[in-house]
Amino acid sequence: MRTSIVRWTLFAVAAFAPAACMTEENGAPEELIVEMDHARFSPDVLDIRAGDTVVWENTDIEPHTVTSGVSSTSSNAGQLFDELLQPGESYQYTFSQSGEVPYFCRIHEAEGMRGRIVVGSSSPF
Ligand SMILES: [Cu+2]
Repeated sequence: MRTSIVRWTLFAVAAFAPAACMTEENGAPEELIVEMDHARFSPDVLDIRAGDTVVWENTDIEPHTVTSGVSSTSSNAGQLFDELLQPGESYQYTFSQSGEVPYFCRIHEAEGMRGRIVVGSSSPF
């Protein structure tokens, strides 16, 4: 008797898990978090949809910047955002257009502290 209840529970979880994932993918705009720690962005590459908001959280013990562009020498450096975050601070930006947005930290640029937001279409169709 007990065994059959366990089996039924496992079946129910397996059956409903894919539906939950689909709802999340096609649903309302989301908020996604990128942590800044040990002079790196985590995750360094993040796939989102147009309309989603990315929140950078400095969980490190030193300041970092979140600066749009490939590097400080590129002509569009800081064009979308350029924020200095002290430890414990956060910054959020809503991406409205699809495309790829590279960004980096001005302080740790030489150490390769960079990331990329890949913005997909907001419509699944
Ligand atoms: Cu940094």
